[in-house]
Amino acid sequence: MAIERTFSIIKPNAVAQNVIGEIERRFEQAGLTIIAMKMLKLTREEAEGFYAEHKGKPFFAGLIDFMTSGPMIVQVLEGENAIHHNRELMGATDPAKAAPGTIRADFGSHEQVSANAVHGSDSPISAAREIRYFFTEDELFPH
Ligand code: DAT
Ligand code: MG
Repeated sequence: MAIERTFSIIKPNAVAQNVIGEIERRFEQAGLTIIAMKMLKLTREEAEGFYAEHKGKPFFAGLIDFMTSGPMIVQVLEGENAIHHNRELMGATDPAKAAPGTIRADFGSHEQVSANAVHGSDSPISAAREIRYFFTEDELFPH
């Protein structure tokens, strides 16, 4: 299997819950390496551009409200099969339906799906686009 890169967000609700370290521990313990990271607060324009594929869906406005509500961590994870591996660690989109022990089951909101603690790219094309959206090449530090 190939070494891949994936884009990850620790969303505002998880940052507010003080579980950045716990989430990073899970990634590192699973063999994923953080090769870039920063903390930032998105503007509405940045959030809308990032989630452009969901424009027009009923949850879009609420998702943008939530993603601009506070600071978050954006980062790049590298490792074997990183895109799929990260999605497995995250669990299903709706925290109420995510498998026990996944990040979203443990730290996601059961009232608000958008506050599901983490984002992870869903394909190599998305990963490349999302990494480029937040990072320049010289901000990536592969081991
Ligand atoms: P994922 O983040 O698992 O890739 P997605 O790309 O379908 O899920 O949706 C992006 C985000 O939008 C998701 O993390 C939370 C929010 N979202 C998705 N479906 C939703 C729904 N039915 N109700 C409320 N928010 C939703
Ligand atoms: Mg998605």
